[in-house]
Amino acid sequence: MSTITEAKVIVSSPGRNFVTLKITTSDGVVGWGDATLNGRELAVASYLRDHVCPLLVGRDPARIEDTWSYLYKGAYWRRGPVTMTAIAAVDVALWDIKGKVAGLPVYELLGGRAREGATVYGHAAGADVPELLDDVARFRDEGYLAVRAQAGLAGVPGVYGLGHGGEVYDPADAALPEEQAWSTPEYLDQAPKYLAAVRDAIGPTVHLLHDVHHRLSPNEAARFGRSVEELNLFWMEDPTPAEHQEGFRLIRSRTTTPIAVGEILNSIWDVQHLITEQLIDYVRTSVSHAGGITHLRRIFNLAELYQVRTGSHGATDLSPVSLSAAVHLDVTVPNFGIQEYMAHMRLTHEVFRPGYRFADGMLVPSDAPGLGVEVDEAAAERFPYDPKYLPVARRLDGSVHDW
Ligand code: GCO
Ligand code: MG
Repeated sequence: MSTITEAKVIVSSPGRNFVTLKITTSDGVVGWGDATLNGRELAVASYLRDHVCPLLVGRDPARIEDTWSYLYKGAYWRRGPVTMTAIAAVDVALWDIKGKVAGLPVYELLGGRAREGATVYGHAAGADVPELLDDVARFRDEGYLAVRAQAGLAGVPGVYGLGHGGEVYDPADAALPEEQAWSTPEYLDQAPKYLAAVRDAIGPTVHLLHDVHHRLSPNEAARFGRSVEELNLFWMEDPTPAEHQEGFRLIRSRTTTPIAVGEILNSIWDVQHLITEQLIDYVRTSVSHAGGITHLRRIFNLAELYQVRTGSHGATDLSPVSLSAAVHLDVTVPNFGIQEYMAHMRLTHEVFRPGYRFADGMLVPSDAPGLGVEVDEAAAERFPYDPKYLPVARRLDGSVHDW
């Protein structure tokens, strides 16, 4: 029997921080997992190094379900982003190994392709409407069929979604959390207007998405959803903080604007009522924060029963390893909706070389065995960990708001 001989955690910062798990088997097969939890990276690195890696050595890498249950039930303490990201990294690395051993891409092990590729949406943003429209046009020129639009709000400095002129937008870009301003009245006034300008520019059928980023109460979110109904958004994302699943019933009952939720949730239990009571349209849990392919597939399968579609988180804080895993899963599930795709920066690709490619508005998985992603460990050493935090939002009166 093949056994796991080594499990190694690599923390590196090629343009931004990533925590990567490398599992090696007695047959010399290597599998890669992503354990990145933006702004809390070292907590997961320690969870893996100190509490998980020692348990992996000697185990059969083929027993993915058993290892998943062993780590989840065996910890006694369940769920939560740190635990579920750590388990996800192990799970994804084991799927990578299984594919390499079988000589098949992971999507074949998951039942085979149900579509040619995963349609993705890109992130267009601008400090004001003209800048936003230029950025939207850039994505359309590159071949995107779906675009997320975020713009600055006049009178409110530093809202979510705007870069600081870097190669890609990365909200975790300060050694200590940056404090950004927030005004719900300005947002409710200005956002529908800039979204209307985008809809006007792109015509009626290109998919238009928007991330509210947890900023509204359920009632405010219902009002927002109504005010953009005629713009036919593909979705409004995270309209209200997701902990209160019941809050979505109020939004749901008052607007037909589709709702997407889940990037900060990490288990099937966190989305259970959202799905079974059809309070949302898209579930955004990710392969790297929701327990890996094994657990995310369960969430997607549950969602299928209730006509909820998938729309996984895919910001650049998910490494190319988890994006590869996401695309392999996306092309197999019947209820796929869309995949978020923020292309990684050039430096990131000095360490990670993914096999997926962008074509016809989709990410198409590689046909190589496993996940088809290579990781250059020597290159990773050139980019040591660089502490970075996500921002904090404050209302104009100085009180803390959901970021
Ligand atoms: C998105 C997300 C991200 C998050 C980021 C936090 O929809 O892409 O909201 O931009 O803010 O992943 O680490
Ligand atoms: Mg989001």
